[in-house]
Amino acid sequence: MKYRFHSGDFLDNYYRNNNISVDDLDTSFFDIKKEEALLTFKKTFETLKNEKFLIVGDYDCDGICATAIIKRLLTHLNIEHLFYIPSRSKEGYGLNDDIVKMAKKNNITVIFTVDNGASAYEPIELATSLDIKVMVLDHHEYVKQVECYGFIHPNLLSKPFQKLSAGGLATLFSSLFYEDELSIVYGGLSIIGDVVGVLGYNRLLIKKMYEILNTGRIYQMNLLNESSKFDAHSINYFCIPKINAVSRLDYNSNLLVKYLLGDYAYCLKEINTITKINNERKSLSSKLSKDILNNYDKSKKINIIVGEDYLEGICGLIANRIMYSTGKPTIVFNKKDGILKGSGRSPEGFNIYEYLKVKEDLFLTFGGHENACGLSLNEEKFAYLCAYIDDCDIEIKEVYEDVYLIDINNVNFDLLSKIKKLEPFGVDLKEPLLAIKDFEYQNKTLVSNRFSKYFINDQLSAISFKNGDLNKEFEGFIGYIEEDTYRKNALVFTIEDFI
Ligand SMILES: [Mn+2]
Repeated sequence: MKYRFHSGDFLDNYYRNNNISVDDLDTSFFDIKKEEALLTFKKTFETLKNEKFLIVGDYDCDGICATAIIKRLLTHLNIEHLFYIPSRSKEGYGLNDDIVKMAKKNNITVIFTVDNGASAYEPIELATSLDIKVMVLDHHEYVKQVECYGFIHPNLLSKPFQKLSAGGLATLFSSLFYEDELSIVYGGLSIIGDVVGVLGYNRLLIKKMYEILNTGRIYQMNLLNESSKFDAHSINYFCIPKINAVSRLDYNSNLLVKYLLGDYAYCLKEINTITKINNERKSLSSKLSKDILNNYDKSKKINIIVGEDYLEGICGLIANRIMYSTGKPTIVFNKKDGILKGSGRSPEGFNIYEYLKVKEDLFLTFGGHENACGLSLNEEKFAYLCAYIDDCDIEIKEVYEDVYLIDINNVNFDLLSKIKKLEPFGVDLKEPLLAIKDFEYQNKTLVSNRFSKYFINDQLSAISFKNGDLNKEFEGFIGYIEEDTYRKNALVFTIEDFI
């Protein structure tokens, strides 16, 4: 990792590097009343009170949260409804003709799509021809706005709302009708799950989510969490992976909507199933990744791995692990019935989406963004893909990480509170990496036989969980600070790297 050091005022540098101003972090004022598109969508929706709805969602965390939020709203408004989440392996993403036909059979008169629908041109046309009105609430990109009864998308809203996930948009919509804690929590969760960023209205929802979660009132989330508090770590490592595991292993995601809205007794029972599925997901993906790493073609510029017993839902997880272990862009496919379906991941500094988009006509499906993509192709086309990869040079650009050099005398609670005020962090607002140097430590010791710990002064110690070599020479540390849970009024510097 290469670093770009910044000395001088920490906050000035941080704002500049993140391209933001203090105002961008202000969550005290958002004017929903000026969002014309949202109000129009509401008006249309209000004409449908006596209809029979089918909510059609998606199987990832965002789609499940969005489904739960809209289901809760329809229940609150006493509107008759059913919901449906398609199966990842059998149906794939989004509204399809079979769902529309099933809806017709069940006398559904309104299909309300969440986290999908923005490019479901044909199924929506079919629905309309069967006299079913379609309401679309989605945040996926589209080429041309779909013709349907009602349409709401972050693109139609003003800037603070443009990075909303589908769940966040669903929460915004439901807030026009009532204040609901559970909807706020699931809106915030969906934003983190979909990695859409932490600025604008997203920031408000995430902050409110943590406030509510840390009261301990939301048992659905308490049961998913394995930590005593809710923070970015517990949400990202415990809660979201469990929700996503269900569809990854091809279990029925409808279970999760019921869980998120279930009573305590139901949740207490179902959490065991969810945890078991997640454990299965963990062991399967780590076993497959290990097998691959023990036996793969190291000469390739891009790792391409094809298996026949990888579940589609975990190809992305495996690709991620292989990418991190090898430092190379990685594509992992599962082959079934002559079709390869898979996921690509790339390290920062290489855009795998752009790289593969050039060959888009080889693929049956293709989508994604800079460092992650999903694709499928016919077996016969695979050789062409390999030839393209073999023939073309790839260059992974050097990525510099911003590091804020802090005078050792300024590493104190005042600095910590400045950093805390910047939270929550995410893709568009990185947690500031700090550096300290030009200091002398009083003492050093090996903790648990494997971690180097340095006592700098009464208020500050530093620990490396990556290096247990006490003889290592260095000029300073790069890392993060937090409150010391063992010493009163003291801070700990977690060392990520040595200078
Ligand atoms: Mn989404």
